[in-house]
Amino acid sequence: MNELKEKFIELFGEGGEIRTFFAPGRVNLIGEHTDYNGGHVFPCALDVGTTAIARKRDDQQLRLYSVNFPEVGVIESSLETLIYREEDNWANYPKGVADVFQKAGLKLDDGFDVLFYGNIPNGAGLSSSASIELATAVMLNEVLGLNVDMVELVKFAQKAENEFIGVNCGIMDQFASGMGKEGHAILLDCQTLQYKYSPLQLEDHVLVIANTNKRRGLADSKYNERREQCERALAQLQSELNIESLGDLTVEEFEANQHLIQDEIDRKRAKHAVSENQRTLAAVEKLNAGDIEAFGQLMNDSHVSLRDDYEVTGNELDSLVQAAWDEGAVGARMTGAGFGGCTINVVNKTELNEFIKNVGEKYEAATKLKADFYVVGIGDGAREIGR
Ligand code: NG1
Ligand code: MG
Repeated sequence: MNELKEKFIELFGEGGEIRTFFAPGRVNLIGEHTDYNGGHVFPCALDVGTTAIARKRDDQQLRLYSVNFPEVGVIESSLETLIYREEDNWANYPKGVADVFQKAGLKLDDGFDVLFYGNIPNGAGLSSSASIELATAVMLNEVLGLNVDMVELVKFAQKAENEFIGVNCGIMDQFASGMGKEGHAILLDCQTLQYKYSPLQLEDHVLVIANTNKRRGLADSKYNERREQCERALAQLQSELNIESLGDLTVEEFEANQHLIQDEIDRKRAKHAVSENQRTLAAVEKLNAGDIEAFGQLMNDSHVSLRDDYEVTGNELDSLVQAAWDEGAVGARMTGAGFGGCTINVVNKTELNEFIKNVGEKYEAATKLKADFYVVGIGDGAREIGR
């Protein structure tokens, strides 16, 4: 922290009040590709994320610097002309959030100097982008005393991602980063935004994230394609059913009406969205009842559905999950958008070292890639951490 402050002063000079904010990344335990289908998700906030050190300026300039991308340097823009620019790289996220505040009628009277530092592995599907957005949103809200509540800040962040960055994502990542709670996961209904915290009582188990280290190359285009397939399936179901989203259907209702969906692929995509939503609700019930084995089994089923019906896994994710199953994980599945990135595993504490060693070896034999493993710490959502 001191090093970050020194760097801030080196870049932006001494004086004024310097405040520090933090927003976490997230990992989703179950409920994948359900957020934009009006279903449920069950993510938790991590204890890693983005730190933002900030000070108000007396002009209208935003000066942004990331310790993670020193080659980009300080990005400067006026609050009056916030536009997306490819070459601004990561800085488009804070710019986008500032833009959404202003478009919501919250005039930002002062500019800012901000230094960002992130300790989430990049491009792994652990929402480093949502954590930059939420760190920015909380910073603007606190320093300017705007009194916007956290759920509203979460919506601003999603809007920045949708409209400024141009990624048509659901609300899960931003919600988890903003609303996370230490030691808990959040069951979120993405249609109504009703939510409930579940204590993660894993007893003698730990959550382990495994990174395939396969970058998610096609993730964005395939993501949009999946959204379109689900929208088409929904529209065809709506010709006879009075539903708002795929999340409104039970598996039984879906099966009785799936003939309305003309395309076989669209039908498989919708089947995943519906079954995944139901699995998520069942999994949270099992977890709350202390049945970790049943929770793990539903995680496994989730992976199979993402592999076979939604088709967003690929050789790396499948190999890493298969190795985890073979090595006795209580539950293992891909997490996030897919096509690479990370898996999430429930592992017996006493078997942890063995698990990491053996799964790592099997994965490397299958893919020639080395996996990284992190034991999950579940932290709080976005907040001020010092001044
Ligand atoms: P990640 O893994 O952060 O790309 C994406 C979406 C989520 C959600 C998941 C799938 C973005 C920024 N986020 O997550 O909203 O739809 O996929 O469950 O695209
Ligand atoms: Mg992302």
